[in-house]
Amino acid sequence: MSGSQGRGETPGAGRPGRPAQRAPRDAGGHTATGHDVVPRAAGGRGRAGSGGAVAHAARRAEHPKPAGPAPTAASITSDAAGGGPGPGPDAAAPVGASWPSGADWNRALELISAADEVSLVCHVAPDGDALGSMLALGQALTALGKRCLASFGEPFTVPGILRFLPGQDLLVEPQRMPAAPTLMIALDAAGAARLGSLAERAGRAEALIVVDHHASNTGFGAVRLVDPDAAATAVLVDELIRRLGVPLDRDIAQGLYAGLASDTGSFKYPCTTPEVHDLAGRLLAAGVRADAVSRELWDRAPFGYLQVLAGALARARLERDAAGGRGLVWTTIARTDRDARDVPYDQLEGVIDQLRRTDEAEVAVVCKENDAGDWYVSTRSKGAVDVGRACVELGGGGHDSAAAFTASGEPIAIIDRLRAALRGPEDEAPVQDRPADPGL
Ligand SMILES: [Mn+2]
Repeated sequence: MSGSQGRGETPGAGRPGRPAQRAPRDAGGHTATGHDVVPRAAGGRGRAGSGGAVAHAARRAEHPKPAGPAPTAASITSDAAGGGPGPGPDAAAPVGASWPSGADWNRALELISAADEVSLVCHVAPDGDALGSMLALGQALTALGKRCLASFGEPFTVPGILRFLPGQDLLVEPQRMPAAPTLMIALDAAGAARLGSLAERAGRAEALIVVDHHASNTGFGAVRLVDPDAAATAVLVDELIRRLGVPLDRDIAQGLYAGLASDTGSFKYPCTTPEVHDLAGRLLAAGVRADAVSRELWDRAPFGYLQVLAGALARARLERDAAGGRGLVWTTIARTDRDARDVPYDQLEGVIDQLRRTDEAEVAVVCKENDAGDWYVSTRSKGAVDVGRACVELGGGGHDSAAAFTASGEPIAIIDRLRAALRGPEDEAPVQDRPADPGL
């Protein structure tokens, strides 16, 4: 097994340059509970395709496989912790963002009601939002009488922390998915490449609905339910399920809650809006146990993990001058470190959360060697440094406060490249000018 992505690194709302205010929403589209997922009137599609999108999309091209000799061959990434507030009125439209219109929702509903069988896919190395959203939707569609198959590209292994999610009976190996699906729905994938080996089938699908919240979404899919302001894909799936008229039962709610909790970093990231808590409240009312989900997602690990963590913390280096003088803390976990304790790669997601506590460092980084021998580099910032930009520069992606890239070579050299990438022009502003931490 290799490569589960870092929890909470899933790109959330607006990437670079987003201002601190949400854009005003257009009238209408509010759900019974007050959250809306319908687009702003004036923004929407018109802006989505505007200038520079192609170049930007290319720059943020997703997840090339770590290939051959390229030193920073990158994959990526479900990265970016939540999101923060979405783009304000003057913000450039994020790449591929389209803010679904009422017509988009209706088209999706038409396609779904016409289909007897629906193929669901999510991004490779699924996180809580990808798998939780997919299984929640799968169970809702099953309740409507649809035949439903769900999968993700190899490695086809459900990360240990997500095995508690209901609905796993819908999962089939990727090669067992229909070769040319009538209707496919892709969840939490910013681009077709993020579907791994299932990208081809997505290309052959008669109809492809894309449900996503990555600002970096490339614009694939015939019907696009993509809202970069949404804290998680689960928010959009909740809206879709509501529009399908399926009541939230406990099992469906569990998947949505896992998605919401994952992409908001357990309701700690800046994307934790009133709407997020409103949805969380409805999910709890449907029977989700917050304590049980949290324990599964974050608060359990085999004893060996403590020893691997201890080693990682003991190796941590603090560089106060890095990241424009704001400080960098980093560590590494080699395959041999965890093999010695029999700890699988996907148990390591919490390590970054320990490092990012460091008061003296704005940026925290964990280099984790996966089973293929590549280094998956998780990065976090507290808001003053755009680690997403740096990771994009290194072939990865993500959000400004959480991002990642994959590289080969020695960690020390990888950190050298990252340190250089973190010294961008925007980091030269005096520290006093940094925006207040919105979370405090
Ligand atoms: Mn997500």
